[in-house]
Amino acid sequence: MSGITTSSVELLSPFALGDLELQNRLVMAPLTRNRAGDGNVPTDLNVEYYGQRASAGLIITEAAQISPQGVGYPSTPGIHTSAQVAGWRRVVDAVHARNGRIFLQLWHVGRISHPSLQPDNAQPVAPSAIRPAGEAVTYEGMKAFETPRALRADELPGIVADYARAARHARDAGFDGVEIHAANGYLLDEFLRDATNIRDDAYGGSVENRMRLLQEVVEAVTQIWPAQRVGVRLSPENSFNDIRDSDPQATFGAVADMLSRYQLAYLHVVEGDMMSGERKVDYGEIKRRFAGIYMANNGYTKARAEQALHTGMADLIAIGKLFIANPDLPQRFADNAELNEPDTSTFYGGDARGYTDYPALTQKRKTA
Ligand code: 8OZ
Repeated sequence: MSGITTSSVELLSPFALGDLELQNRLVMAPLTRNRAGDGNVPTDLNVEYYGQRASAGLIITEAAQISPQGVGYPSTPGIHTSAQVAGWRRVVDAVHARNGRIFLQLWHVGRISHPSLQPDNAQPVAPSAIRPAGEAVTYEGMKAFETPRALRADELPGIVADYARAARHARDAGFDGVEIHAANGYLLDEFLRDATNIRDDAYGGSVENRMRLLQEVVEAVTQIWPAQRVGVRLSPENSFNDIRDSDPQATFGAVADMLSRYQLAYLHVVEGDMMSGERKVDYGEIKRRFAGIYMANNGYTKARAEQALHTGMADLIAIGKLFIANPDLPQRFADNAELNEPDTSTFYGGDARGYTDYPALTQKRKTA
């Protein structure tokens, strides 16, 4: 390894993430954009979008389904077919050509789906048969969520195998690593939190049992990838997708302890509740309990990011919305330049508008 310095905690200085050299500590957060092509395959437009953002220290892709059962939205990409792997390969090549680094986020939506998105119109699956409040996004518009089918314990090895296969596919596509999505009310989070998991078997009840599926997934994925190329994302108090836990501090402290055994690349934490803006959990405690790199996310600006790094509250900062609107966000932060405003109306679905047409600073300057 080259002698890059990791002692400086500057946002825009290089950082060694295990054996991977990042250009800076600014991470592009995973962002669902609903612009995959037929067969949920990444397209030329997706290649352009990620390539434009390669100056991030690390890109974490939008969530990608590990299996047809893992699908919960229209036009979200998968990583379970050979065409999807080939599409992602082109995304990865575009990012690497610009000296960027990119991890694939592995996703199973659990109950946040709808029969119309499932193979054979099946019921979505979950730890327990508890219907989320709200509506699913389908190809035919919004539809009330239905009660999911509780997974049988004998189905869980198949789901773990789907994660392992997806991890292999990510390797085949040339990614630098993978992030296991265990946040935001999807399958793994539904097992972790006690409002969605009322199982009475080895996968429910105690925190140890509720985190068993995540642990099995981590073990399977770290058989495919070196642990230093595997991250995990959690969201202890985010209520998005109608989920909650009666004691997030205790639950996610225990999850951080468990994950500490694996020498992972990082722990990525959505801090606070994206819905209410509340922030009651002590994330300093979660960070201290995790033996490894802590990546903070949710509403960070340049000033808040620098403060978190300088006070030891984070090692890496993941930023979402500002990366949507500013393909060259690290350069803009470096220059204290004006930021483009994200257009929320083009976040989910559509075409190049609000996706690849946000101007970079240099383009603005050249034409100025
Ligand atoms: C917004 C819309 C659809 C999906 C997440 C994958 O929250 C998502 C997502 C966000 O993790």
